[in-house]
Amino acid sequence: MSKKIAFITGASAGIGEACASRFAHEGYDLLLAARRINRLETLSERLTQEYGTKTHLLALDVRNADEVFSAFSNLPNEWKQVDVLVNNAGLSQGLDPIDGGDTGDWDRMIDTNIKGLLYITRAVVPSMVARRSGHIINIGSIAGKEVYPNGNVYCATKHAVDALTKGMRIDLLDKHIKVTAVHPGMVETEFSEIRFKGDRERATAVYKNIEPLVAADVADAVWFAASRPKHVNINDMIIMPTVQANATTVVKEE
Ligand code: NDP
Ligand code: 8X3
Repeated sequence: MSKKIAFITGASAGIGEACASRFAHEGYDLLLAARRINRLETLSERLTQEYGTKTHLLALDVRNADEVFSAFSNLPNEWKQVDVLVNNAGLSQGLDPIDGGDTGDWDRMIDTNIKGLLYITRAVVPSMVARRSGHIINIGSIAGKEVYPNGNVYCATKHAVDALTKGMRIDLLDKHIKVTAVHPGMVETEFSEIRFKGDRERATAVYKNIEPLVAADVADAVWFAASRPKHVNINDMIIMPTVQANATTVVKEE
């Protein structure tokens, strides 16, 4: 029997890269997507060396529907049989009040976090439906459960991921496809550097004097959901650093 396939978007960094490592460790072959193909190549070489993982890399921008659909339809047939889809690619841009927000930032977040996740899902899921088997794991956020000051549009995109997860679960229930959302609190990745557009000092300050989650903690949660028996589905999981109670309450050591 051939190995199972996990398709992980946004695998060039952070949580996606950690999920790729975890699924490789668990014996999966990997379909990996991101815009920075050089990073995916480096990751693929490492995983092949460490675990003998077979990978197929897709250089794509999830915001571009044509790119997504043509990349998926041009895949060799065996790579189209995805067992687990981890919809992870996403970002935050800016942290501004609604009256001062940058509309370009809003477009990037909505196009990536909502529309990109939808395009990828639409490309992948018909083959799961045909096989009556598969698991979609959407990476949401505590920002999809709560709203914090200046989080406005990012929080709205993650609330949309929460709603889409619930909708997918209903629509795909009789097709025997599992649907899970994993919602992390603060995870130290490139996330804040991207949010603050390269301002490393501001990004580093977010995690100063606290012990945030690391990407591997979230990959653990994703793997837990993916590795339940056939009759068990994890609907929803919130994973937080121990020092973070909710979106806005964090204990910092002085
Ligand atoms: P990183 O910035 O470290 O990684 C983001 C990944 O998404 C990169 O691989 C990036 O790849 C990919 N990506 C971004 N835009 C696109 C695009 N248009 N097309 C394809 N790939 C894209 O951040 P995280 O690992 O922290 O974030 C991963 C997910 O986790 C996101 O959905 C984020 O919202 C969510 N999250 C993060 C939290 C945190 O505190 N870090 C907490 C809660 C949720 P590339 O640039 O190469 O395209
Ligand atoms: C990222 C975590 O708290 O910045 O989704 O929204 S937070």
